[in-house]
Amino acid sequence: MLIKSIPNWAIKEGQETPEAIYLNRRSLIKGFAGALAVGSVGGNIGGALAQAGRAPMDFTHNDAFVLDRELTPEDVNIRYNNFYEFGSHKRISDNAERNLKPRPWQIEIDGLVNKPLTLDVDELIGRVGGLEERLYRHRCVEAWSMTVPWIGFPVQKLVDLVDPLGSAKYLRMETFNDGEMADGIGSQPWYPWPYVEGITMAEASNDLAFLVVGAYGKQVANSMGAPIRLHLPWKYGFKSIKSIVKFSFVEERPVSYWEEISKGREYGFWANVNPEVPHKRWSQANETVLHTQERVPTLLYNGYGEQVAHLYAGMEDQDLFV
Ligand SMILES: Nc1nc2c(c(=O)[nH]1)N[C@H]1C(S)=C(S)[C@@H](COP(=O)(O)O)O[C@H]1N2
Ligand SMILES: [Mo]
Repeated sequence: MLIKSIPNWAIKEGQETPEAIYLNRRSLIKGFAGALAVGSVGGNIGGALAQAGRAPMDFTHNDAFVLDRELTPEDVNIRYNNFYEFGSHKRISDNAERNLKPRPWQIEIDGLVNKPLTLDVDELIGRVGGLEERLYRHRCVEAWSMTVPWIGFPVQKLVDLVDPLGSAKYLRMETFNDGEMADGIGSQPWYPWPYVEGITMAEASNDLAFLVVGAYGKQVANSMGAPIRLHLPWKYGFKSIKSIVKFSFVEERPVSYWEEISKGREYGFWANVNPEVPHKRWSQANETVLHTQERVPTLLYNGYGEQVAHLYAGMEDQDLFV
């Protein structure tokens, strides 16, 4: 994968400055309100496609996770996404709903482990001992944010299933790489598919690190990363990899998708949220709340410092916030 000069994505990302986001969101909100007006007919609010066929899930609500703001409405979250496999813009929802086939879904867990596993997503869900609902905040590096009632389980439960060796230092994750399910893969060959992300074993073991299989009481929508995606609420959103097919326990630090694309210049490995460390092309001091368009101050570690700051003690020489 060679990027010789300023690649396309740089221009695309550059357009995602707050002004562009604001304008996008205005039309989004308008669409949502319009759909609401006819929503009572048949109960389909907005994207009927996006709502179709997702089974309700069994879970217990974990009330340890409280929000300082409203929940983002489901339809807003389902229809405003980053999922480059379906296109490098925010309106991939219908495409993903039509073409991503989240079941059956085989998952491989391999690498430096005593008990490697290959299993179906529903078998994995059956083996982690119950699902919980957590209200989390999400902060995209493009300076917008949302909140979501995720359903899932801590990453640590997956770690426990395979019993990693002491030599495992990182957990590497990979998204599906199937051009039949996602046309953006074939039509954007300059991107380094598959989407890859990685976290340290200490991050994987932190209670906040969450594997998501549902949201809003149901299986998670295709556009949001069905059937299983990561969520790390203290990091920029690109770390939260969607539609995972492979988990590998490895010794070497994985190079993540955006790190590779930007050659480490704009997106690094750690990507912890910090309002005082600007992106190369825009400020990270504030964020636009997705459905209200309110500009609010961004918080260090996206407000989760108490739970995660200790993970980075003594690492001040590294680019923890890029
Ligand atoms: N496989 C994959 N995972 C991905 C992305 C992507 O393009 N492909 N985008 C990331 C980014 S930049 C963000 S902000 C979140 C968006 O999640 P959402 O669409 O559920 O809001 O997914 C992340 N995970
Ligand atoms: Mo993002």
